[in-house]
Amino acid sequence: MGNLVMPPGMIMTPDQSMEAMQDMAAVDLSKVTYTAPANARGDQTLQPKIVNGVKVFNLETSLINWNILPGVQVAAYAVNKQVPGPRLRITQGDRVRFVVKNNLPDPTSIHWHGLSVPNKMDGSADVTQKPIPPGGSFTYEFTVNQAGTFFYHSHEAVDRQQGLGLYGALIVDPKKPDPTLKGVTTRFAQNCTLSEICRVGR
Ligand SMILES: [Cu+2]
Repeated sequence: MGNLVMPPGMIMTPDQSMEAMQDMAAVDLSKVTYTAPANARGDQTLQPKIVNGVKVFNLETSLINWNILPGVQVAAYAVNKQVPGPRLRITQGDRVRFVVKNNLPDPTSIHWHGLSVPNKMDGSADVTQKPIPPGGSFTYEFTVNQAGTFFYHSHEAVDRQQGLGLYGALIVDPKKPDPTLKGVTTRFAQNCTLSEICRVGR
């Protein structure tokens, strides 16, 4: 498969598909476009631009070098140059627009996990949309009717792309806050790196 290299120890069987092989292939390090500074952190809240009452979030996928431990970098698939991708925080009832630019070397798509959205906005590559090609973009727009803690993630070569970092938190505050939760603050997993190495809080 091109110049992709199998990780050491990976064993293929004759009946495995080319797609499965690509899913397990190592990242092509020659395609890395950015190296995150040592103090970079994922899950940073992204402020939307308000355009005619619509909350517009610009998301860009790319292949970066990301720190998982002091002095240890791995190649990662990032959204807005961070892993996890930026935290998207909206309010129930919001009209939102997610403009996704794909700067990865592979096709991708973004799925809004748990949200009920119009079918063509669901982000399932080759099911509800064509995958976004490298260099391409796709605009998702819908009204968010639910409230709760959701997440977004790649829905193209999911096992590979999500494992490489293409996911982030999507938090929808209720339109009417629950009075019984007054004074309760929620702490989300912070400082997450690849492989679920997370510390809670800062
Ligand atoms: Cu999902």
